[in-house]
Amino acid sequence: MLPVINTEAQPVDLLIVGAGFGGLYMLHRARQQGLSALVIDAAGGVGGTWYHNRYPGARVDIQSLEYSFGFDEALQQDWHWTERYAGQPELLRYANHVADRFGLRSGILLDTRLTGAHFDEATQGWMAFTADGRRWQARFLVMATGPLSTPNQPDFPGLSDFKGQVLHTAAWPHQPVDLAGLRVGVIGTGSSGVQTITTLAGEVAQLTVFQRTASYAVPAHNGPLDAALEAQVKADYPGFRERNRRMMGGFGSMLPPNRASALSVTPEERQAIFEERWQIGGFGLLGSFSDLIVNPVANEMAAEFVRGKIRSIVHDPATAAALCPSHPIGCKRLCVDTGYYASFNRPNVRLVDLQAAPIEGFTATGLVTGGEAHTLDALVLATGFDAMTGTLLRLDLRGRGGLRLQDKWEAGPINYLGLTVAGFPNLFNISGPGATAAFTNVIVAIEHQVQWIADTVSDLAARGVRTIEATPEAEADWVAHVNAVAARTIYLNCNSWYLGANIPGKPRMFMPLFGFPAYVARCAEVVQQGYAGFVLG
Ligand code: NA7
Repeated sequence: MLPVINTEAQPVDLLIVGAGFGGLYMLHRARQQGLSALVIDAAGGVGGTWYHNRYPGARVDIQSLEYSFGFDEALQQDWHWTERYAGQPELLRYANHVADRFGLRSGILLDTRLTGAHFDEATQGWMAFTADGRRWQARFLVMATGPLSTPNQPDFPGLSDFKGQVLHTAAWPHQPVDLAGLRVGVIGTGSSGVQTITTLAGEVAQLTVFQRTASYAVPAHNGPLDAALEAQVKADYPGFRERNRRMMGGFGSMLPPNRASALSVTPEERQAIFEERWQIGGFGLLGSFSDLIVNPVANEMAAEFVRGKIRSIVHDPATAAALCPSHPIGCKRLCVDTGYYASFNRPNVRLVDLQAAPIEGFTATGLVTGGEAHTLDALVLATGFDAMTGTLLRLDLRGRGGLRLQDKWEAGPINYLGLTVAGFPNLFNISGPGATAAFTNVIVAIEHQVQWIADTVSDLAARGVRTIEATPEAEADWVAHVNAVAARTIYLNCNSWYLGANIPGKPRMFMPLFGFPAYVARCAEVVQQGYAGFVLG
């Protein structure tokens, strides 16, 4: 079917792709500033990540009092989280509440899949195309498609031979999946795998965990939200948000202050500080000393502390040894668990180390590793995402002169400020490569970027400027900066999705920026300097 021009609507100021937290707030903020905006999303509901990731055990790994919008005092006062770390159903209810509360649904078109968008020289704006054959004109295109939205489906030769159910954590069915009483396999032990393994262990007859790389997991100590803590936070929520914005990752201001160096204290003191953080739970362990992510010696001390915990929790020494990671802690995203390691003490749970016994093939009834056949009724792929670029590169995005994003990013996702790409005027990317979202409480990161985009669009309109476009020089400097920051850390010392290393053939380039407050300062400075690094047209 030929696309037809959408003549019903005037061109909008902002076409926003994605109805997750980024898209929802972008729409709200745009409207507040008198801009016209439309959100489209291929999904049947709002919520983005929390719409799709409905696997058993799916849960946020930053405390909900922190992982929530801070832009509206009445919203943060009215909303009550039932647990310290909200589960997926509650997070989805929250996203829906935000959509209803701020009247956003009238600006959201669901079940509408973007296939591509081309920059149009004649209008100095964007023409976007959706799978239903419609076209949409917009001055600005905002990609709120999320950094982790295209599931990684590894090309396992022979997988189609398996006749049991195959599920992916990031594309979980919407109808209930009953795995009770079945023999279930899980491939993947990142954050999604850790959560679903822990939950399925108590539900299925037999659980076989196929691990390629062991993960560090710290306890969440999840439970009902403490009423006193909630009252304390709500007594000064704006102040709490402000303190969090000054933290490296946009959260964690409630934690005790960190120490300078793990090497500056005695082994006993170090152990006691790690233990204190372990008891508090969550990512705070990595912040107990300032040098854990920059000094490999300090990092190894924290890593060995967690390995000690694994050995003390897991009864079988061989299983414990296989569960102990060897890469630096934090180099791959730290997992936050609720009894993950203890799951391996259950008689119905077994760990298969794929490094010792790689996957050899699939049969109608299961899979074979290292010469051993594993009989399964269902297989869960917890294999993660084609992170940060996967969604954008599957679209037909074309900038000036028909430049394809696939060509522009052939060697890696070069960008400026993590927000823009030279050759793609008036296109903004939320939580993309070059920005801090992956290392930040993502809602805090989203709020900052959305405000920057909305303010920039309003400001340009007031100045009579039609286009904003990064310069190639600014872009090159920015990518060099992101990589220089990473080079001062342990983040280059393992194969993570931050580097694109989880996808065969993907260009290896460190994509996220570490350090939220410095990023915020830089974005503000760019504006103060008259949009340094941009050409205004
Ligand atoms: P992750 O963290 O990318 O984890 C994916 C897991 O799947 C990880 O253990 C991978 O092992 C494993 N994997 C991927 N491909 C394969 C193949 N081909 N064979 C065996 N094992 C494989 O994704 P998650 O969904 O858990 O979490 C993503 C983010 O969501 C997380 O970082 C948080 O930000 C929230 P590997 O480590 O690559 O050896």
